[in-house]
Amino acid sequence: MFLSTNPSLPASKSTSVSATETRITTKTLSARQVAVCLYWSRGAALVFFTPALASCSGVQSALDPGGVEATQIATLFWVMTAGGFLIWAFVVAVALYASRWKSRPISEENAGRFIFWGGVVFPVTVLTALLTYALWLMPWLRPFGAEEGTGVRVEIVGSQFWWHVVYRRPDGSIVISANEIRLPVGERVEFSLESADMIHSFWIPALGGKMDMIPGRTNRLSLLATRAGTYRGQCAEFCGISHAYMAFPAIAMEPANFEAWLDQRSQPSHDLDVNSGGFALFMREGCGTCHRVDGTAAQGAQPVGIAAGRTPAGVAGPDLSHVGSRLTIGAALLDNDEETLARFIAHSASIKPGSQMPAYPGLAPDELREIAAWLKGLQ
Ligand code: HEC
Ligand SMILES: [Cu+2]
Repeated sequence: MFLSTNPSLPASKSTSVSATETRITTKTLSARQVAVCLYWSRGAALVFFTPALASCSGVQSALDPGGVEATQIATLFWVMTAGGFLIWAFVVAVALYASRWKSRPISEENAGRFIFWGGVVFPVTVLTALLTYALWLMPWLRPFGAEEGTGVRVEIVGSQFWWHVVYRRPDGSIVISANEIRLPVGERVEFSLESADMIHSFWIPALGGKMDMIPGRTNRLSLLATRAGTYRGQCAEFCGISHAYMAFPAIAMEPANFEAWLDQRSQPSHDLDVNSGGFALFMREGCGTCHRVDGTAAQGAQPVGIAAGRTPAGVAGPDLSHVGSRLTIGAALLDNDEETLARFIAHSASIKPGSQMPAYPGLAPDELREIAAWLKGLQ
């Protein structure tokens, strides 16, 4: 449409193709056609940029990075976006130029040259540069090797639809938790990721890329948080009906606070009261067969950590030793207070369809309240 192989034809005539010879002639776009063109490309740009910009900030945004790996990914994104935008602007400019201003036919030689430089050399150069940059970035996003085994180690087992979390400290001791991940700012953390059932995917967009959790296989991910704060992680692989409800808060803390937090978590809750009616109900209802509460007879049916466990059946239920101090319950589904705890215990099946947590709709309201109060007290 924009190139002419026949200089003899007047430029302003519309396309004409005769039966005997195929001619492509230059056609001037009307102002209206140009406006329509611009309108649609502007529409495409809006469709593309609006969600991108809307997700720029927030606790679960890859474009609001709080760690080294996420920063590199965000930079890669902006470089690609800027590159794409420049090329788009260039192509639109050439199209406008050809249609509005330069309406004379150009020679076959020039057309060939234009196609060679604009259609071959230019894309090959740009794509090679972007590919080289992306490939160069890859080892930085998987920083294993020399530093291996030096950082804090966290083992995570994904289950429908929650996260079993074990911190392995340098002295060999462990701290068990669930549905919430803490990490020290400025220190590399190595995650070992496994699954008890489906394929899940571990993703904290503000801290780094995602990594699959596959049954029978241990995948690793290394993250370095640079900014303290509370971020949000999300399972990124469809793993069943409540997959979207499989999330967790990820809290990056100053190293000293993190160590103090681990010290506190390595002991039973200091508020633990095993003589309370709430605990009696907890045991009577059999909650302790699936849930561990450190310092009590409730030990759950859980292997401890990936190394000790490796059972395909995985872990029966989240560790509740300090559940009262978690920010959320139900894997970031509900705020954590006595009311939501009671509601979750009574109606887990409807609040979180497909969940492995049996609902207890038969518990009397005051019994529910008593259990919830006891759990909330496990700070
Ligand atoms: C058959 C095993 C099983 C039994 C028995 C069981 N639970 Fe659970 N519970 C689970 C599982 C699995 C989850 C995770 C559900 C999810 O988020 O998908 C869970 C989640 C929870 C949570 C939310 C924890 C968190 O970190 O989000 C609480 C609180 C809880 N259960 C309390 C109880 C109480 C109280 C009882 C007894 C009345 C009980 N559970 C009985 C398996 C069990
Ligand atoms: Cu999942």
